[in-house]
Amino acid sequence: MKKAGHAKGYLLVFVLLFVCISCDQKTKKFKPKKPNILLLMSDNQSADHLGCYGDKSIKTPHIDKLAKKGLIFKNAYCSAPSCSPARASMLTGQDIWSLGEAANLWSSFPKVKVYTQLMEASGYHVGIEGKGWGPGDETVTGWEHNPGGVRYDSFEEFFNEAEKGQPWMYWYSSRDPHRPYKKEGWKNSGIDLDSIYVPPYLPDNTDVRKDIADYYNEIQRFDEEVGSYISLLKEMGELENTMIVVCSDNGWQMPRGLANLYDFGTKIPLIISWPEFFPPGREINDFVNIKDFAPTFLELAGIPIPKEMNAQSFVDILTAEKQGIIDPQRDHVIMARERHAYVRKGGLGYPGRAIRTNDYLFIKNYEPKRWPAGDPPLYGDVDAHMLHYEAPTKIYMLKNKNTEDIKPLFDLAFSKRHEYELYKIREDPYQMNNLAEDDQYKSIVQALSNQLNAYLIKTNDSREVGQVFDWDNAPYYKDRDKRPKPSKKAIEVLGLEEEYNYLD
Ligand SMILES: [Ca+2]
Repeated sequence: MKKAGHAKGYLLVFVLLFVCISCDQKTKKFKPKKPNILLLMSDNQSADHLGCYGDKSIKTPHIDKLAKKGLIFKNAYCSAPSCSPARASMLTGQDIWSLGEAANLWSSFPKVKVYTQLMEASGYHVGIEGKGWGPGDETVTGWEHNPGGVRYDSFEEFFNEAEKGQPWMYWYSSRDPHRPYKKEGWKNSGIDLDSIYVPPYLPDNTDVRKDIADYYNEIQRFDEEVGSYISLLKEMGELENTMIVVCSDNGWQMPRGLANLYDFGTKIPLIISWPEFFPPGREINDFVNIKDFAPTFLELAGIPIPKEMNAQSFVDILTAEKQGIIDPQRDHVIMARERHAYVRKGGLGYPGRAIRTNDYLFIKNYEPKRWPAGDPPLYGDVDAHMLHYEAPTKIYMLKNKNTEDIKPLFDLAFSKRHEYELYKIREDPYQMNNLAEDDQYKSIVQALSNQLNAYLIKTNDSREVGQVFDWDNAPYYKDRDKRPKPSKKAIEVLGLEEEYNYLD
């Protein structure tokens, strides 16, 4: 009996030891050394357009390889389908309606906490290269530099300024694949026009395929840059302690893409790799929002998350062992838009709020009498007034808007919309069939509307509570856009005036 007691005792000690070792390993995973963070962001790239997201015609070997060594997020969204607000939300960890003017494009930036400054204050070396937050003017509110950090010409220049062993955060903010695309860039890209997938909300013809291929070519250029950053980190001996994030800020610059609350404007690629601490090779289906970057970076850096950052850290997803759904609570995102470009008389925007779940997209348009893509005949939220020589897809759709084939697509992209829109994702992944008026979906509309409104009210969105912040009259810090001049090609093909005036 005594012997058996001893044996039990040994067993207990052994089990306890084993549990403690496991705890240690777990603790190590949850509390790593402050990581370096390299954020590599493309501009106006929809989620699907990478090899690792299933695109068969684009070649993105560097990003695909990184995805194998990391996590690939299948439900990552921006908080607004527009450069400046999406980036402001990322930096502040807040919804765009909490950021005053910064909910608009070409805005100012509020004097609120951003993760970059908090990281700098805690000892990080912080810098940006390329676009950063914008377009806009941060100086009007007293910012001395871009809220994304001090600007550098190259990573080497930035890195040389870091002290030995100092953790760093660097945001390389590419301008690819923002329009204008390199003229006929597709010709040397190795992209086969016939293999391109043209989504059903766009016409399928050679002009559109070339336009998409030119866009793909820019993504391939971004992929090369991602490859060169990874090589550089390796050379510098920094790769092991660096978390690499590859993403975009919002969707592509195509009709129903950028400046729209459909997936093609809001769903972004997101790949995160740090193999030592984040179990690699996983596909994640949890819904994450670009605003969640702020608390995530802060938590990894061991910095307290300010109360006003209501976004949710996803460190638990990064460090988990499983794939698929990690946190069942992350089953939706809420997104918004106010004014994108200055494309309606008097500077009016097109306000909307949306909730995207696994099964549905529900959109609330607050001003359905306005033109969703901007006033005719320019519809300037798409392809920036056709100022550039190239807007072939849009020009084709406007030119053929009265034909039997194109009219339905033209209406989806440019004509006025209902106050409510509901799309059933599984049956209608391209979100072309609005079910909001269908009696069969009344209860779904009601439930999603209630869920959306409850969040907007809780977060004090002025579209739902009290007086609406005057986004329509907020300054737009680029005067030239208020009198757009279409390209020669657009004037010739569509018979447009030489100049328009949106000021009055
Ligand atoms: Ca953008």
